[in-house]
Parts: sequence; C-alpha cells; structure tokens
Amino acid sequence: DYPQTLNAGYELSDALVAKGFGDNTALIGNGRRRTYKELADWSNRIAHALVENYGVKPGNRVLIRSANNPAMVACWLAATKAGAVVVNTMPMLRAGELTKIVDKAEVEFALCDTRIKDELVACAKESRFLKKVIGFDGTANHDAELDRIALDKPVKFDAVPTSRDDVALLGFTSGTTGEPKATMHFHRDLLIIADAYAKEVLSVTPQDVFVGSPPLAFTFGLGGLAIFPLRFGAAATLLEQATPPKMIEIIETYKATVSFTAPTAYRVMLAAMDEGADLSSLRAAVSAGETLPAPVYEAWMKKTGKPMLDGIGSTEMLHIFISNRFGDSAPGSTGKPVGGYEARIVDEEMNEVARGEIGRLAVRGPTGCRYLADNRQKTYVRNGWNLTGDSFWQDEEGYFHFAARSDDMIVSAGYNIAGPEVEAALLAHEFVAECAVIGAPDEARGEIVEAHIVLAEGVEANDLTAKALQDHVKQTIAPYKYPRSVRFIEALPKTATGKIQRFVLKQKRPL
Ligand code: 3SK
Repeated sequence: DYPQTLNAGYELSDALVAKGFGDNTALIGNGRRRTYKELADWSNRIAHALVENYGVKPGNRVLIRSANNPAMVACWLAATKAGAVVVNTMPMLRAGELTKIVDKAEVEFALCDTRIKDELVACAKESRFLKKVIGFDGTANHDAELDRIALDKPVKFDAVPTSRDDVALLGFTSGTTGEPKATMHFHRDLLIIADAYAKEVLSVTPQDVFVGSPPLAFTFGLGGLAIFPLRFGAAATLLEQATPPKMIEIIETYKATVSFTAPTAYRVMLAAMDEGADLSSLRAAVSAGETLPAPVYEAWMKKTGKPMLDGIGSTEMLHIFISNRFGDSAPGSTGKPVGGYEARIVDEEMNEVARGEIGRLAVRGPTGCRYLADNRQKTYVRNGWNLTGDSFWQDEEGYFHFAARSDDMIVSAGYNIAGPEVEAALLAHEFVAECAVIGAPDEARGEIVEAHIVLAEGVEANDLTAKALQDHVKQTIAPYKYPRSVRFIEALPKTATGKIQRFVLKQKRPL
C-alpha cells in the first residue's frame, strides 16, 4: 500500500528526519559519521545543483560511477529526488563497458568520483547520448565541481512528485555472458524490497549497523548497504575496498550487527576468528550472490552461534526473493519465498515438476520482470513469471534447494551432475581455497566433470594432490560425480560483482 505519489529518494532520507531519526547515524565512511539530517541536507543541496545548474529533468537517465562511499549515496538520493532514473555503475568498468551501458540506457548525465573519471570521459567522447560528466569528491572533502556548487544551495529541496510506478533505477545484470542487460525498477520497488525482505526476514531496527562487500552499483549492495538501513533509521558502514580484514575491522569498531557478503568472504572471516577476530556483535550474516556451501554454513553456526541466512536474489527481481529465516532454515537450502513472492519449479512448458525433481526456478512478485527494450523479456518472462536461469528442487517441507545454474548442469554418461554439488564437496577439503567445476567435452562420456582449483597456501599442485581431491569427492558424494579432470589455477575468473565466470573456464580450455 504505497501512495500514488511517491519519491523513494525522499522516503529514504528526509522522511526519516520527519519521523524523528534526524540525529541517528545514517552513514559511516571516509572516517566519519553522518546523521540522517546531514544526509538529507547534503543530498538536497546536490539535487538543487543537478536541477538548477545542469538542467537535470525528471526521467533523464543519470549514471553514477563510484566505489561504495557516502558521497555516492548522497548523489543517488539527490538524483532520485530530482526524478531522474539512476544507473549505478561499478568503478572498475572500462570505457567500452561504460559505452554499452550509456548507449543502452540513453544516459544523458553522469556523476563521477573525480578519482576515477578517465574511463568515463573517454566514453563520453564517443557517446551520442552522454551530454555532461559531473565530478564529485568521493572522499567527501567537497573538493570537486558538484560539491562546490552544492555547498551554496539550500538544504531543503521539494522532491519531484514522481508516481510510485515511475522508473527510479535501471539495474544492469552483471552479464556472465558478456552482454549487459537493463532491468527497470519503480520508486515503489525500492521500498518494497525493504518492507518485504529487510523487515520480514531481518527485522531491521534503528539500532542496527550494516556492513558488507557488494558494490552499491549492484542491487544486492544497494539494498543491503543503503536501502535497508535507510528505510528503518539504521546505520550503514561503507567501505571502498571491502576485503574480509577490513570488514572485520568495521565489525569490531562499530559493533556491526548485520553483514552482507558472499560465502568466500565468510570462509576468510571464519579463519580469522582463530586468530582472535571478534564477530560477536553480528546478529545476522546474510549470504547471497553465490550458493552457500553447507560446510561454510555449518562452520559459521558452530563457531559464532549466530544465524547465517542464505538467500537468492537477482538484479531482475531487484533483491532477495527466497531466503532462510531466523529459526526456520534448512542447512544447504536457500529457504522459502519472501512475503509477497511466489516461486515454482517448472519444466520447459512451465508445468510444475514433482517435489524433489530438478527444474527451472520461476518467480513472481511485486518487483521484477521488466527488461528495458530488448528481447530478454521474451526469453526470461513467461505469463508474469521470471525464469531465473537457475535449476532448483523443492523438498517435502517446501524449502528450495539450488542445484545449478541451468547452464552449469553437467551431463556425463547419462548422469545429470550439478557442478555446485561437486564444488561443495571439494571446498570441504583443506587443500582447496576456491574452486569452480565445469563440464568438459569427452568422447566416451559426452562430458566429464572438470574441477579448476585454487589451492590453499602451501599446498603443492601435483598428481598426488589431484588424486587426494578425487578420492575425497568419491567419498563425499556419489562416486560418478568425481572430477575426472583436475586443473590447478592461480585465480578464478570472476565478474565485477564477484560471480565465478564458469563460461570463461570453458572458453579457455585447449581443444
Ligand atoms: O545474487 C544475486 O545475484 C543478487 C542480485 C541482486 C540482489 C540480490 C542478490 C542476492
């Protein structure tokens, strides 16, 4: 139930001041705290500058390029209050990648941390859409064009009276296939994800302090590190380089209560606990972005005694739509649909498959299913259901279990083998730091399971190590699933959002 006129930028800043949270800490970053009142004033001044000095109009697409810092949040709120459609982008994108996004989204204005403007300036030179690159100071010392103009502006701004169904955000999918796709999200969607997942699953309160690694440019990060805390008067800590040691430092210093990151980071944090890291302030550890291997979940629960909540979300749906809950989670499962969302496991004809059978995960709910001007809508949305591209199965109690990305299913000598299951088995071995499993072509079996392994420090890459890992998998899961081929590599190829790019491993195989 959202009013017809709704501006998410206002709702996530000024509205909190109006509700009496003005003196609460909203953001911590660049070594200082900012209250809700300071954030509202700051973003209002920027909104004035965007409208009055640069001519930003409702509906204009405004790209933001920055690492996670308070200035980025202020710019995003300002552009949203001005009625613009925001396109957040990762700081590591190169000119070519930015150009694809700018052209697809028809971006007219770009707000850019001046420390990383070169690639964007190069993109602007080539673009027929991008009119103006506006620099802001990501270190929040107000030492850039936008900051200087904004400093002289009033701290009150009448947010544009957008409709709840106006587009506020274009989320670009991370493009594991190489071609970025834009999904559209309305003003109301930004609040729905907080009122659904963050309230129902995490029970966020103004006392919470959030920490995490996903970029704000990725809707996982925008939700977890900006929208969720700001909707409920809580605090967000923002780190430009969110390595596990930095996150630990923040957790210890600010007594963070909710963390958002991926299983790999949780593994490192677990190891750091043996060296004395104190994570006791955390009341919830959210894991998403990659499937959570059961050994990581179990080790976390054992060592911290606190819940780790695995969930699945997507840029298409904006945020997490299936999740485990406090007191209602099944190890190794992704949980049950978040309130307002429905999920089904279907075959190619969209018929629901029997419980226990693997099929494609389809989801529908109050957010999602809106692709921008390309034929993805036809491929991934059927009768209002979003086909996620993941294979899942549902157990008798209704918990959803990840099997594989639909294209990560390996078919070997007639057996269906889910790569992530083999990965989970390998990850449980002390020799393995990280791994990815793919199907490699094989004359006799059609495909064989091939493991790409990043070894733990000090372990030697040789035949004995490979054999030890193969034997371990045979003893852990059905022996036919063991990797017949084992390759040792220095690092796994990953997208900017940290997802393993298994297709790159496939492409790189020698013929
Ligand atoms: O896992 C993801 O890809 C994701 C994307 C957007 C929002 C949330 C999540 C977990």
